[in-house]
Amino acid sequence: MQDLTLVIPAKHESESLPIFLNELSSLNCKKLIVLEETDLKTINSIKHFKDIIIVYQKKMGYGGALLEGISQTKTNFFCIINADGSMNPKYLNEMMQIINNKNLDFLFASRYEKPGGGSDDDNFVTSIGNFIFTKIGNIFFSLKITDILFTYVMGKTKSFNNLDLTCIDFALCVEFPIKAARKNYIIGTIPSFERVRIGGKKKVNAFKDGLLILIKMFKMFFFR
Ligand SMILES: Nc1nc2c(ncn2[C@@H]2O[C@H](COP(=O)(O)OP(=O)(O)OP(=O)(O)O)[C@@H](O)[C@H]2O)c(=O)[nH]1
Ligand SMILES: [Mg+2]
Repeated sequence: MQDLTLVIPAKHESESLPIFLNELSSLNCKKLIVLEETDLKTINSIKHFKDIIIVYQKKMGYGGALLEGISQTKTNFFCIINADGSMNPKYLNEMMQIINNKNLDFLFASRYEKPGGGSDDDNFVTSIGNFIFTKIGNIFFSLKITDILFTYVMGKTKSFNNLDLTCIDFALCVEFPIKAARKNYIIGTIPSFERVRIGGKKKVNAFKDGLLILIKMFKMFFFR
């Protein structure tokens, strides 16, 4: 785990992030939090943590946060894990082992694989949306993943930085696996159970962000 950096995007997560960082405290890996410099409430909520790296994002958005965080990662492996605590870190050890044993570029956690997958955070709209977007990915882009929008992903830092990703919004969730498949990177999946967020508010708008994601998939299919 020493060669792993957890890349944690955080926006207005003062309720969740300190609790989540406590949960991560026993893990022997780097923890890099990406947030906006103006998000003082979140920054103050974690200022007593010593073993963390804070990156202030220059570009706005969830995608911008991940691109900057991973480009500044110094370890050979990274893992995207959200600040709200919904992605359970108990899978990290096993994810690292699978990546090493199978020499994967990327390992995507999936809420829709059994045994073990599931979600306490999904509602009717998000589960239908996830199903439809995952199917579009499977049919139109031949993606061999079962949960395109979760974006709890571990992988090789070099492989990620070679993808030339450009989305600074939530559409990065689909640009990432599509470009990874187009570059013939070796991809695996693992079942994972999603928890409810610890506190605070959701940043994703199912309809607005869903539309952005759909437009991105449309453009990537017709214009590559
Ligand atoms: N740095 C940064 N982080 C962001 C931004 N937008 C969202 N995030 C973080 O990205 C993660 C995913 O956002 P969430 O609000 O949890 O989205 P969600 O999982 O669909 O929503 P919930 O169901 O409420 O958990 C969280 O850790 C957010 O704090 C952003 O613009 N910048
Ligand atoms: Mg969340």
